[in-house]
Amino acid sequence: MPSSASLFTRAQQLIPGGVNSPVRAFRSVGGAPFFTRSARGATLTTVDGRELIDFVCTWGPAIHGHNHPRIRAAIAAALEHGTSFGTPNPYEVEMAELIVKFFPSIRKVRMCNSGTEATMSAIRLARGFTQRDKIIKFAGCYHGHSDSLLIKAGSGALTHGHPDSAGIPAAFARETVVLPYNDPAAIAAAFAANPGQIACIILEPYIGNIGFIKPDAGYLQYVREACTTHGALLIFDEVMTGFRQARGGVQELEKITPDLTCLGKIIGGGLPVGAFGGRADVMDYLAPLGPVYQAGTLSGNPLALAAGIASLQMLEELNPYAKLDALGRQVVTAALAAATAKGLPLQAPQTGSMFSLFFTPTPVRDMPTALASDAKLFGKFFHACLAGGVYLPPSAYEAWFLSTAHEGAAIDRACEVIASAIKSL
Ligand code: KE4
Repeated sequence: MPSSASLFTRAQQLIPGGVNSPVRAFRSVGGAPFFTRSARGATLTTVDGRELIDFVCTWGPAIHGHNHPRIRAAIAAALEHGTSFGTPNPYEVEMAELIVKFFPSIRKVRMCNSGTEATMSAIRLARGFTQRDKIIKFAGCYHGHSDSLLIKAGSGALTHGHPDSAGIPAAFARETVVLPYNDPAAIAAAFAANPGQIACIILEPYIGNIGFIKPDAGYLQYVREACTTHGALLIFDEVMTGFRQARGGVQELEKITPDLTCLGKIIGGGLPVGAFGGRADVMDYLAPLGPVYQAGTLSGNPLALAAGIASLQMLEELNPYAKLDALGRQVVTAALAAATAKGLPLQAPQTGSMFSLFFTPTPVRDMPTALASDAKLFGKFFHACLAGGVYLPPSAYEAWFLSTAHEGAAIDRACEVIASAIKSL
């Protein structure tokens, strides 16, 4: 098996930056990425034979750990019948029924192939339904890489210093109003300045793409009421938090009813899947019923949905959220204790199996306070953990994830490595 170094040399000849998604390139933490040979449970095995405890979990989908036998078996069973039909298939009905069961706000749902497609389609649907052009998003929130949303975006865009990507026409950018997160007055001002023009507000109800950031108490309720008052649709981007924070996502925890919800990651069980859904009167604006077009060759793919259905069925049976929250608390408690002993300022926001560490004395509640954290020190911390056999997201502006497979030896070992990495800074 070629080494990571030789694979990366070859990859860089043929693939921009040697990666198929920028955040994987290690450019903000320094060094060169490893290549993964296999994954199982809480562990990645690199082509160089290293075993790493994984806190990226393929950016969210692997909530049951990697390569779970039940998901593998579901894919194998579906494979017996073929890989793609291009016609309706039974898996699509089963997946829709599972999503609607756990998300009361979703009365109808359309499957697609990524979170980007889900949010891009939801925006188009909101514009078509309201016949308004402008949208509101929040600085640092990342909703995938469609033109209307790659403006003051988080995740890899922020990591690589391009929150406003090149290649987006000014005419497009003008239709996207970007506001500071956790600032109700900014929302009121935006609606006042754009009366009758705002089609929707889209937000990550718990942010995972500037690192993990939660809304101030009452903020989500404020956003909901502002949308209702001004005739704009509320879109919850739960691509990351759907089935991650609870089976019904953040909207279950916070008891907020959005008009549309975007999903992805976990609902694909590790294969490419996205979905968007919500009010039936809005969803029925979609072709073939209504005037808003949206489509996809592999949307509803039987293998991908078989994997996602198995993943959701396990969540339905296990309801592992208290366990996942205890594991998340174990990690942040160990990190905070080490930082206190070292006299190092550290913020460690955590809910359930999403959390992140910010090297800053200031509580992080939006993009500016996240950017005020010490990203350089995070890079040193990242490599100290990697040397100890623990793989963190290679960016100071990403949420960490863990799975049910982390319980026991993996989490205990990881906490030791994270604590000693902090003490080594
Ligand atoms: P995808 O198109 O990458 O499937 O989903 C886009 C997306 C939409 N909404 C939210 C809240 C998301 O977090 C994402 C994608 N998340 C990033 C991780 N922060 C994907 C990792 C990557 O870009 O490689």
